[in-house]
Amino acid sequence: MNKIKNKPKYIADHLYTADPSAHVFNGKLYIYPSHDIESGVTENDNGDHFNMQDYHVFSMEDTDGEVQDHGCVLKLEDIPWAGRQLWAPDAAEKDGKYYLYFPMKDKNDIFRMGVAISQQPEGPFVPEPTPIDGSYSIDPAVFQDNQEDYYMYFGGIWGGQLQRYRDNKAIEVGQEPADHEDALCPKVVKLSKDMKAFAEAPRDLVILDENGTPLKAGDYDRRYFEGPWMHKYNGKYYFSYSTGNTHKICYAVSDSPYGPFEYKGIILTSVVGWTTHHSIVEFKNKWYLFYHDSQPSGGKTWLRSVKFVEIDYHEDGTISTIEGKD
Ligand code: FUB
Repeated sequence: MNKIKNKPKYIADHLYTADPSAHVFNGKLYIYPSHDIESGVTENDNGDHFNMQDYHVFSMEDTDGEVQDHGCVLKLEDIPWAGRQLWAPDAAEKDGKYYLYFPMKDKNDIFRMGVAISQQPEGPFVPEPTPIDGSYSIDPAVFQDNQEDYYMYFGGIWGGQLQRYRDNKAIEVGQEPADHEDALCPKVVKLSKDMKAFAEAPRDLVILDENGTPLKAGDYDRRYFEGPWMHKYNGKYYFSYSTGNTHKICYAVSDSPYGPFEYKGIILTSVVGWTTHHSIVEFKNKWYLFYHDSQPSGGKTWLRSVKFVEIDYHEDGTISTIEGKD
């Protein structure tokens, strides 16, 4: 385990936050998290207890300074196709407009991805009337490559419904593959020029082990579960993600945003709470890991709090491991 450079810092204590997507816009650090609430729904493997109703946006001028809560920027009741559960969002900027991408169950209880638009990074965001055509599952993470290419990474198994699809089509009986079969892959798709649609069919993002073999479904310590993130470091693409029921944030590296990616190791060991979800961002020449845990709520799975810590790269491009319970 590597010694952490500084103590992790929570971003808010006046409300519960989770699933942070951090970005630098106009020289400021913005955080787009889920907004956890006590809704009284009983905990289950489907994640029904994550019954979130709206999003807040946070920002900071400096990591040592104040964190500003910009208030409610989008509500479930304002989204025409809403069923329930506003889960982990992400945001992107293009040509001075800001796009908030979010997963939500539609009126048939199927997760789809929506997009809402604002003229400023702190919102408020106006939702498009329908979900993104061809979208499914959860946890959109949008990555800008070079000047004009934007890719969405997405997918989550169990409550995130990814096991209900093969080749982008819903299947009759959605199950995970058997342990000896290849693991389900997260998806990657290029976004259209107007940022409101998929420009192609989503592709599998394959994660290979050290022998060049795709990770197996039974490789619970390394296979993809949910919570994707993409960043670039020294010209390489770093895909990081949660292993879900083994509670780790891992990463894999590639020369292409589409992969294949080679598994490299663990960024964050298990935190207090069942879920783990993160983002990685460079701000003022330092790299930060944003993540959440359930320490402030006394371990309640559905009441999480976002925190962040500086991370380090070794000379060979590997990332130091952070102890989640620090
Ligand atoms: O916040 C609801 C879900 O929990 C997210 O979509 C997952 O990534 C997990 O953090």
